[in-house]
Parts: sequence; C-alpha cells; structure tokens
Amino acid sequence: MHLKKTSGVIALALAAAFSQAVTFSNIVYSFPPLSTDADHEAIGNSISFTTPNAIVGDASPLTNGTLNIQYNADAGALLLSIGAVVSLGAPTLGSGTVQFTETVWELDPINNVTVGAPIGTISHLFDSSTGSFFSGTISLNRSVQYVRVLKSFELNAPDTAALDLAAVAIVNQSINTAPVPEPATLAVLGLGAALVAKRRRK
Ligand SMILES: [Ca+2]
Repeated sequence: MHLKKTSGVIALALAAAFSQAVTFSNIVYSFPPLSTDADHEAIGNSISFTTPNAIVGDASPLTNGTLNIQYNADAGALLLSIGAVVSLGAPTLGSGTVQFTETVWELDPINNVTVGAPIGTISHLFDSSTGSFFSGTISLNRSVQYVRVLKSFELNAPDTAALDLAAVAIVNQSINTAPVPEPATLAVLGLGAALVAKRRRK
C-alpha cells in the first residue's frame, strides 16, 4: 500500500518533468522586404527564427526599416521567464544601429487577444561598439500559461563616408516554465521508493 502511494508520487513527478513542451502558434513576420524568407524552427521549449533579408545600409537599397516577429505560446504550465538571444549575424558598422525591443503580454487563447498591460519587456541597442550578440532574460510580473510575444527590430544605417550596415540574422527564444522537479528531487523520490521497498522486504 505504502509502496504503491510512493510510486504514484514518482509517476506524477515524472509527468511534471516531461510535460513541458511549449506550443508556438500564429507566427507573423512583418514587414517585407526585411521579413522576406523569414523562417523558424521550434524544438521543445525553444524557437529559433532566421531572417536572411533583414539588412539595411550600404549593402541594401534601404537605409532603415522595422522587422517585427510576433507569436503566441502555450507553455503547457505556468510560465516563469523568457530567455531572449539575438545574433545579428554581421557586425553593425559605421552609422548602423539595431534597436531590439521584446514585449510579452498575457494571451486570451479563446479570443486570440492580449489581456491588459504587458507583463514583461526587454530592450537592447546594438551599434558599432556593442558587438553583434545579446542574451537576456525577461522576468514576468505574473505567472501565466498563454502569452503573446512581439519582437521588434528597428534597423538604421544612414549613408556616411564609412561602410554602414545594420542586420539581424538569428533570434532565439527559450520559454522557462514551472514547476519542474530537478534531477536531485527525482533522485530523492527514487531513493525514498527504494527504502520503502527494502523495508517491506524485511
Ligand atoms: Ca556609407
């Protein structure tokens, strides 16, 4: 009887540990030509966007433009934080700047609308002195299961005598959910079951 109960607890813990796949939907890229050929790949809790034509400056007919990536996510559990990684792919040169802003709202999944004010945001300005990589974590001011996320990139590279370039290439996102038992917790639960089994054998 006692052993059965412990096994049940372990089964629940394992279910919690493995039920964390995030569902991404309603992915919208705007605006062409910066968003042309944009694509994504979702793996587990993460999604990676590629934007091969998001480039302005001397290498493009454009000197400025905005690239937006929006999506909905069902975390399958309460969401704690969101990791945001931006890789420009090419260094920002000369007058080039990329203003990255990410905003997170709670989503009403039935009506496909946001609920109230944003629950988290992060921003970063790339220029010729910052390097082409940014990694940050968005803490949410309340835990929700459904979110809408908008990533906005304002690219600017007005022509100067120098080589001017601003581009965005790869944008990664990881969704951190809770509560997920850590391996140590599972090990303790396993040890408990082993002890119970041992006691019963005596
Ligand atoms: Ca130039």
